[in-house]
Amino acid sequence: MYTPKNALAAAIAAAGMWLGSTTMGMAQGAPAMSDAEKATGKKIYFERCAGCHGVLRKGATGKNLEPESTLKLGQSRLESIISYGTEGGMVNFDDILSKDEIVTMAKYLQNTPEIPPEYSLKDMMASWNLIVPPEQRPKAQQSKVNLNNVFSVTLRDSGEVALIDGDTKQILNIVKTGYAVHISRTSSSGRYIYVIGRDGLTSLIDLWMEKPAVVATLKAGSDARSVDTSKYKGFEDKYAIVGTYWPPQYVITEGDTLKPLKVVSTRGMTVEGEYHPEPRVASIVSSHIKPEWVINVKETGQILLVDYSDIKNLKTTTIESAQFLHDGGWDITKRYFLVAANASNKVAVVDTKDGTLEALVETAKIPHPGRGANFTHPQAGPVWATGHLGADLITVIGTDPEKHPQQAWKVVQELKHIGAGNLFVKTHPKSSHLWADVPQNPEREIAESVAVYDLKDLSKPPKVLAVAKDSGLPETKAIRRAVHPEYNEKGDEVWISVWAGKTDPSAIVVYDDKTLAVKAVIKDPRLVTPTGKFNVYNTQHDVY
Ligand code: DHE
Repeated sequence: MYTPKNALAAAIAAAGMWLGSTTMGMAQGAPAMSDAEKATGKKIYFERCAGCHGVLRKGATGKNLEPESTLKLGQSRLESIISYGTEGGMVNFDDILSKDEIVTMAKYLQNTPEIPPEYSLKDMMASWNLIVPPEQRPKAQQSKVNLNNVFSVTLRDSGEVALIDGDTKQILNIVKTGYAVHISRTSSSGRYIYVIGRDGLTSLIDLWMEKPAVVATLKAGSDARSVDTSKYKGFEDKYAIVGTYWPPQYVITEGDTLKPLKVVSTRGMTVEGEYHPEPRVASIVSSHIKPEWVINVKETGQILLVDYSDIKNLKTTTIESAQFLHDGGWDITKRYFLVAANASNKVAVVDTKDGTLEALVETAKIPHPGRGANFTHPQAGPVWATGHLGADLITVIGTDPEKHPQQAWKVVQELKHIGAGNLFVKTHPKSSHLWADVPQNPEREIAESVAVYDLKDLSKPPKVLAVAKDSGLPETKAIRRAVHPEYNEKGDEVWISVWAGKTDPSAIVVYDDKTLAVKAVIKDPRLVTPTGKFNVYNTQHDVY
């Protein structure tokens, strides 16, 4: 589990919580709770626990937390696990939650989970807000900004994104988005940015406006992580798709308005043949070679290839892989999609041309690629790399079955990282460097640094850059995690967030990719907890 410790709870927007959930039942032998305690437990569970354990507490990246498991552990053992974490990867919460809150959570977990309400197309329609209809939007770009080099930066704890001009490093605008906002994706044309909040609030930003702003919103569910658009020729900017954790489903919307068109449930059987009531939508990626989305369903381990050329008669190919699917990216040809099955310590490879599972590659513990990194290896040719949450290794996988069949879908090299706890690796076709962060490492010095590998000589140890120190920010009690390397459009700069505590100053450090010298430090009191950064051009074209 890696719910970040320095992310203080923002007030959950009323709309984001499980309004009207089925009343919490009392498991036999479970401690009694007052209504106020139940409300506290529910709020903390949504904010801190559901991402890893699931709302029904069936377990995924985190363990099963249903009463059958938790009653055996009992009140004092649960309090101790919540306070101090476990070697299995559960982090400690004694520095985030008060003693009383820890006692309440231990009680809450022994009671029967609440079932949040379902959420239909009708509910979505009622939430849909078209702020500026397409006909009232600009007919051409109003500003002189180089839109290709704009970065949409997640400001996690303020529920906003900062739109930053990559050329001047100036903030163009800060826009309100969903609670604990997660990722941004761009439309095929690059004009629109789609932002998803953990509360399911999806925001559409129009970059053609003089000051880019939100032109439509849709509440797609009560818990969500992914959004993408239609990128195939003839469907550019036509559709968007939002995947939700709760309810477990996805919705297809109009691309330029977010008007919801069709909702599809992901409930069904796991690859082991068991029914799962909460198979959450993890990553979604849009194909460039077909009118198709690749939808990775976490708990079932099924990968769906959804053909959006006729959404009334939706055709879906269901590909069996492994549990629990999380994040991933394209190989260099954009034919193969590689996705982490993190609980199985595997990467699943899908051939999207043939619509089949190409391979399941064994990796080290808990692969976590982000979108991964593509480069050319001296022996294996084109390869893709992933880091790991649970191991200090970067795994390099061959991706060229035609010219390098011996190495294709095999681990061709393992690079020693500076620690476990990697979340994101990144490179660029014009670069000879591979950047890897380690924000989830418990050691301050490691979590505040990144490693940079020389792709011309992978036998050399990486250079370690002390990003938090380079930012010039004061040292604080909370670790200032260095997270998510992202290239600019040209591929000659790398932007890294210094993700500090909610009330501490944060920054983005911009490095020269060639010399590894600091080029700029973007500081602004409005940059609250910056994490993911999405360069328009690179996100639009899946450059990584
Ligand atoms: Fe993420 C991508 C889920 C916590 C930053 N994260 C993803 C994706 C999923 C996911 C499914 C892939 C989306 C896609 O490609 O369509 N993330 C989850 C969780 O379930 C989890 C573990 C726990 C939770 O409660 O949310 C979680 N994620 C985090 C964080 O704490 C991070 C580090 C900081 C933050 O801002 O929330 C974080 N996740 C990111 C980023 C990406 C991401 C920056 C996109 C990476 C990219 O380069 O595309």
